[in-house]
Amino acid sequence: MKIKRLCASNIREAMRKVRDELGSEAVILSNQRTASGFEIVAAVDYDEKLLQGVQQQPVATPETVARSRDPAPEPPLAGQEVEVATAEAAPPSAPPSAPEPPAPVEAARDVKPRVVWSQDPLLVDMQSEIHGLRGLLEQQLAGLAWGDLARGQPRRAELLSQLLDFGFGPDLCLRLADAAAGEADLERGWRLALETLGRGLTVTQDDILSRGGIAALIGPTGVGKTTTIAKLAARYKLRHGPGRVALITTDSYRIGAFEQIRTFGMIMDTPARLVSSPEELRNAIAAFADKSLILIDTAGMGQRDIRLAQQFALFDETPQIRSYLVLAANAQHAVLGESVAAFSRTPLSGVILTKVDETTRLGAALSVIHDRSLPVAYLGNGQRVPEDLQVARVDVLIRMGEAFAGRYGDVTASEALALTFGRRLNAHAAY
Ligand SMILES: Nc1nc2c(ncn2[C@@H]2O[C@H](COP(=O)(O)OP(=O)(O)OP(=O)(O)O)[C@@H](O)[C@H]2O)c(=O)[nH]1
Ligand SMILES: [Mg+2]
Repeated sequence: MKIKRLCASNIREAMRKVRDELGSEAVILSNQRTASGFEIVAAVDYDEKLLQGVQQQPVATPETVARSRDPAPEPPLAGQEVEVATAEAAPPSAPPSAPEPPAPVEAARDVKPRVVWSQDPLLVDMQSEIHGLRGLLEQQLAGLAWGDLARGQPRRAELLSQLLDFGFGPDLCLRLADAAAGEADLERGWRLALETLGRGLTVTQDDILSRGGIAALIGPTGVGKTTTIAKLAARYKLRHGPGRVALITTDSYRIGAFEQIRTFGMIMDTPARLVSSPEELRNAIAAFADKSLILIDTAGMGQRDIRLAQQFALFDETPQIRSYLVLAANAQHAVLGESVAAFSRTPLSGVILTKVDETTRLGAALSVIHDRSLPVAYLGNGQRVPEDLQVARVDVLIRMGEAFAGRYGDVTASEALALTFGRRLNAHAAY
């Protein structure tokens, strides 16, 4: 780590010097006004290890920052560009502060240099104060914007509140309310908003059970992929007769995963295979050539799991596989959005929404599906195999969502509405 003190007549020039002499990776450790202008202490090759053990006493050397000698730094002037170090640094030659009782000389020699400088506390205070004030101001402005809306357009405000109770994301609420903007009657406005939603939703028309083929269920952990595979296999057998469906699992990661699918297979008198490479997958598909439906179960993976790429690679060479993303309807809006983003790296033929029976709102799932234009294939509404599976229909989805909003809906507090929509209304007004 190299620490350097640079002086200049103003802070911009001092910053330029830092960049010229230490490069753009330099970390500013301190800045202060001096009699002749500004002084900046900066470091490069920042060593995190030196940050352990914050020093008790500053040490004065020509290359270090001897804060004890200097007067307290003045606050930076308005408009100045001040880069603040994000952590503490140590001078290369700083000896350790004396411990109690004093350490033996040999031991002291082994001790790493201690940190002698910390982030300027004045700047940290100012930053957090500005941050707090900004938040407060935004909150006030959001409150004003929402108040204006509630006074000037009470029906729009009420519609937004109802749409939020449905569980839709705030941006979709605003778009749906816009679609109903011309409608003076609240009930008709509500219908118009839901009709607009319905036009943006699509379904796959029971394609797995009616078309057959090869369908893989992918998605996060524990969303109900294996259970849905069992439901689909059992339904297919009921509809098309025995001996026409086969199961494959790519879940070689989890102990017991194959056992789970094999047990389902045995109960339904359906063959099951475990594959762990593209070649094994091709072989398994070839071995099941006499089947009209092959269902592929996959290992549940978090949306940030690095094994996701491996899973996608497994399907890359077999384009006839149709992938369906399984999402739990009771997950949060942000989690659902992240899952869709992660799993749609492979082309998706549709979405299967599970745990509909466990959710209190359908809006979050519908928002994500609507915004990503993903067709919904089936709904899982319970643990029973094969009973708790429903073919998705747009009118059913909307009716279910309405029923949840009516059953669990509580009037969202005005502050929460202001915070949710106020900022967006302000941002909208700024354009
Ligand atoms: N309430 C409810 N529970 C469900 C539904 N679908 C699945 N489950 C339950 O959710 C749990 C997990 O189901 P699995 O089918 O093992 O989930 P998975 O996605 O295969 O899990 P991993 O393979 O571990 O990623 C089990 O207890 C299922 O019974 C559903 O629609 N509603
Ligand atoms: Mg599973």
